[in-house]
Amino acid sequence: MIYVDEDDPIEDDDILIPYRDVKVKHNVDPKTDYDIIKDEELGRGSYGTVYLCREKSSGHEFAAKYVHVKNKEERRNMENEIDIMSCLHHPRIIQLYDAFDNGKTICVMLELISGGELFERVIDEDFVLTEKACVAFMRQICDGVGYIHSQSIIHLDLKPENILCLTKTGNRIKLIDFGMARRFDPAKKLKVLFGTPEFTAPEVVNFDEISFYTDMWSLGSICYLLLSGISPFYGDTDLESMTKVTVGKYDFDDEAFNNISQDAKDFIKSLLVMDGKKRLTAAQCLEHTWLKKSPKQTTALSTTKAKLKKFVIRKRWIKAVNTIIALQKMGAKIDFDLV
Ligand code: PIT
Repeated sequence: MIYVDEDDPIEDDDILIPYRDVKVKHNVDPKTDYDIIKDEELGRGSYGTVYLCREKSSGHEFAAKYVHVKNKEERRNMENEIDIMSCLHHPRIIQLYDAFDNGKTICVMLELISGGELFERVIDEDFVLTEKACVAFMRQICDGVGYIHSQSIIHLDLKPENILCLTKTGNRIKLIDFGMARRFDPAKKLKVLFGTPEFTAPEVVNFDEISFYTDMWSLGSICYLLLSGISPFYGDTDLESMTKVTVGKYDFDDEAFNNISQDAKDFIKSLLVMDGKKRLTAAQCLEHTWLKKSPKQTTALSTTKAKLKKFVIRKRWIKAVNTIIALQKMGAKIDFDLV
């Protein structure tokens, strides 16, 4: 049994690579400085595929993300991501180490995070999910998001697959994927039309003004899911999720909430608020009783875990189907052996 270490993480262990200013190297092949281990796929997500790689000079391992930039817009997005990542230095945020641009492909070397997605960890047979463990995770997420916001950046795609565990057994997490992140300019009204509908705030769906509070809605949805195994605005289609988000209705009636404290429900209620300005900020979250006090709740949340398993398995299927569709679009012919 793995009882997650519910203590707060020790800062020193978290900084695996030194913080440094990254200058994009033009027309330099990453293979001159790194061995890319293509059969060691670390992760695959909406951001593309990430491979294990090793710096030749130091022997240090990193995660290499390759992006084929097909047009000006894709190039601009990637440049924005590099620009944003290069000014984020925090133990709860993935670090950018190096960047290469050869005109057609941009390759970024990122800190290696080897523990996998948080929700995959949580559903492991050996992992005992308790409210106390959820507090340990949510504290770190709020810490990371608070830092991003303090640097005037909004993440805009906070969702379970963008929260990774540093190791397979520890309790430390890091936030990834700044592909949709934006710098907040108080002089300009910022509106966007993207994100993952299930975890996106109503102001995004309604194409209203967004701000730091937009990320806080996503944290509310993630927290609801982590504590109950139910995604509050899940829909069979994106349109259905978007409709649910714009209505903004949720409750704590499911039996999964039977063992969940009032403080936890109050925490969620202060984030899943339609009016963005009325949501707690990340800094206020850390001052909320639920995160401030160490909860006594150490009962294993078995109903939550069973539901979370279903959620994760469904996501794996969707990912697999999307991969097949993408491959077919590229001309691949796939035969299925139905056993
Ligand atoms: C790892 C291990 C892993 C996935 C990743 C890194 C992905 C990181 C990433 C970071 C970004 C981004 C997309 C992906 O836009 O399993 O070390 O900033």
